[in-house]
Amino acid sequence: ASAIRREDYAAPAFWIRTVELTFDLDPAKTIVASKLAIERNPQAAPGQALVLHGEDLTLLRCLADGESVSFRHEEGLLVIDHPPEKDAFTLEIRNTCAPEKNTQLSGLYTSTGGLFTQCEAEGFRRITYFLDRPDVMAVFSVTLRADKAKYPVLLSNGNLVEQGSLDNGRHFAKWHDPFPKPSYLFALVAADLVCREQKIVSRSGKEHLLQVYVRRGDLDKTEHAMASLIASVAWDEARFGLPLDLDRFMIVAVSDFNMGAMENKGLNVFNTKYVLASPATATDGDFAGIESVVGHEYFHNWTGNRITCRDWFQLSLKEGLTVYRDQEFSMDMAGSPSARAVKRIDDVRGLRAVQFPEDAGPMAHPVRPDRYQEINNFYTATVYEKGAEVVRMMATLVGREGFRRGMDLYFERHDGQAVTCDDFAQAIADANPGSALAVNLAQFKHWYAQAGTPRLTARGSHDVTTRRFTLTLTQSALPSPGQPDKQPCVMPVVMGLISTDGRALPLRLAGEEAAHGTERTLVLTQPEESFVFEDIDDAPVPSLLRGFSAPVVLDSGLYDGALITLLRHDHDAFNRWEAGQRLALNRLLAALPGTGELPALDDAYIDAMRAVLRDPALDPAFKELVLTPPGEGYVAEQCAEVDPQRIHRLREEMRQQLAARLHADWLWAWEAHQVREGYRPDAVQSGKRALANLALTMLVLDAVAKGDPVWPGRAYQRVKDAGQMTDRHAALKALIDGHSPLAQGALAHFHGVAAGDDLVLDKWFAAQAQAAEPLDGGGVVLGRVKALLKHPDFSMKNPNRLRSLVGSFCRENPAAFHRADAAGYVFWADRVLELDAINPQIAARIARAMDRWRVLAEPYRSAAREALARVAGSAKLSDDVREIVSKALE
Ligand code: HT7
Ligand code: ZN
Repeated sequence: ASAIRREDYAAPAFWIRTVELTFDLDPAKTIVASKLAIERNPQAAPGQALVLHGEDLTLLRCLADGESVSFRHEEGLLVIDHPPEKDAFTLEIRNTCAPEKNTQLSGLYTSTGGLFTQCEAEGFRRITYFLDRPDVMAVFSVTLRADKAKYPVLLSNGNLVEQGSLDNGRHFAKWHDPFPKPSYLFALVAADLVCREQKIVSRSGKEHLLQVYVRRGDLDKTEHAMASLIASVAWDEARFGLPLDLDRFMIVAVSDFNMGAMENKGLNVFNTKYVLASPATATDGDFAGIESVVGHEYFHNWTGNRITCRDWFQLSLKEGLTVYRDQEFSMDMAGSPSARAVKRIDDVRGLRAVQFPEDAGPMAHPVRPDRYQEINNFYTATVYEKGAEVVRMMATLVGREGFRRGMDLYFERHDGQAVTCDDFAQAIADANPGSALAVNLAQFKHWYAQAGTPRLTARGSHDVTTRRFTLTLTQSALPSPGQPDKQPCVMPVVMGLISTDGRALPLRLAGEEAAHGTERTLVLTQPEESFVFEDIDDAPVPSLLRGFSAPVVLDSGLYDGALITLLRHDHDAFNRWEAGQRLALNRLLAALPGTGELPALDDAYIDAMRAVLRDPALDPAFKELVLTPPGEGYVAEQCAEVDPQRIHRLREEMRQQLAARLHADWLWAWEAHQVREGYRPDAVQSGKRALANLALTMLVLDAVAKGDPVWPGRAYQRVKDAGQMTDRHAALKALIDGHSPLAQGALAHFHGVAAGDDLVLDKWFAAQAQAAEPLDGGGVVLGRVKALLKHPDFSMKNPNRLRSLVGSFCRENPAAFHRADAAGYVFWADRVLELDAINPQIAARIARAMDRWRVLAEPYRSAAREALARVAGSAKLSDDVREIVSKALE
């Protein structure tokens, strides 16, 4: 398929104002009757054909104003060359689709005996013929008819207008959604479900009904999702003045789902992973994931649904903004400043692990892309996470109140419209005249237009006689596909200066009368700028990019001494963590060029790590983050040529040294952080568990190396008797990744405990696919993964299961995947081709495991190219996978 280009956007020739849909639901053959009130767009050129989208449908009837009208089919389109020559007319369509044959999980499909829809981005056209584009917004009325015994629950968007019985054991429900919406926000559910419900009263005194629908037997796992939904409603009202605009708000959980969740108006459909949780089945991370995804989808009700995207190039308008909002929500929910910092560190870790490599690889694209072949490939970390960073920078530049003013203006101007990223940035800037954002708006928008991660270099010089410290900041950016030259960006650099004895120094810039606090935001707009600070007696340590104030790679040029000062004393928790990571990274990178073992870690580094671990003023969750060395993927991104085996070896050796040298401290950490009260997934308890479980991991690692059975035995016992999943799962991983002989028994026990719970089984598969390769005689993980493909609990058709096994192996276990014998790549190619025939969206995600093949060292690079060429050479490839592999090979 040829590329769709942003510059080709044209408003549609017709609008659809209202839609009446009637579904006769049946998994084998569903009949859809659709009545569309169509209006000509007076701004469009006259005489145009009416071109509707339609995919995998059978057309039964097409009438315009009650008369038959001639039409023709083009690939994926229904073309009515001569629609009635009137400003407005009615089109009636009758078609069928086959939900049970729909393995793509886009459109109307079956899952565990129920019928569900997924319409974003282009799934509605797989249900009926329509102008399936986000700028066409219509009021939907929907009638659902189905067998009552098989599908007792019939749901769609908006309000339930009527329901009742029909002949032959069937029943019906009529729904009406008063808000005009694009087709991608349409949803229906017909299934045998039960629901937890709760009435809430909003600030305005209005009553709303909240419902969470799940399969029978899962109701006891919905408490956290409901609590998260209630908290989300309250938060959006308090923080942004945005109330729930519906009488009824529903969440439905489904176990076959391509992504995390979907924000259909009033009827959010969720992957079970982001709804179901009990202490026995879900980890602290799962609970946090539920809170953030429930929040995310709920917040879309305003940022995405009330104001939507003009076209799919503007996807970040809703996704970047909504990720920013869900991140802020989770931070506010976390509570203490330290817990907020932990959340921020987590988010930045995610950005660096996924978005930075994306921005440096063949799929690099701007936050607002310029072209695509398959829009599903552009639900990326760049659009979502980097997009959120762009919004965060705007908020930094205009301040918290300024951002709220900007959001207010955005809703005042655009409520009910389909708009662009430019409209959003303009509203934030217009509400803050004179701000650094407003003054530099055109330049700021390079963040939307340019791909690639900019590099920020900082160098400082101190003059004792003038008592001046000069900080010189330089920005640069490497070329990206189709973008050889880059313009300088507007970068907010939040910073402070620390004396070597740990004081935060007052900051007075040259030309200012007095100091303005100890932290400020420098706004870099030029390729190079110097900032002169007065009254600085001794050379300070600059603490730059606090809270990760811009999504860039920072080269601070700081040596160990300065990094240790920051780790000990920085007032910004993010930069304390960053300093610790840099110390670890420097040691790994220094050892990479050789072939020998990681040299013994120096006392200064070990002492600094011990000081963090033992510091009574620091949060356990923060300690866990500092004491975890940077991931293998992040280390790889620092290398011009990547040897995944060498990176794995050095990082494992670093962990082993930390385990051995801090043995007494790990013992203390384990003892001191046991949670004895009842389970709560809050920041305090989960922080303690995170640190205790890191301690257990280290103790097992060290014990296995020394042949001591005690700690593996304790971990095994934990797998057996832990009262909740966080500790059980951590103990299992400690045994697997610590290469303990007890791991197999623990896995068998864990599988038994899972007792058919799909989400627990997903963890069982993932733990094995992510297993650390042993350093002596690696290469064992692939064999286990291949064997697991044949396990009766495995299915290629369920995206969660597929991600747990194949996704985890190919995308999250570099040392197991990148094998000198190329067997990992052969496995990858086989799975991508096999999966492409079932579910191209998911196949394309797995295909992206090869994105960074060009930076691999030999023999990996040549073998990877060969595997890519094999996939690209397949005659029957979806557009989804073709786009990924052909870009990789370009
Ligand atoms: N807006 C949604 C994005 C989405 C999606 C969700 C489920 C399945 C397929 C999907 N394609 C696109 C999810 C979100 O960002 O909230
Ligand atoms: Zn979203």
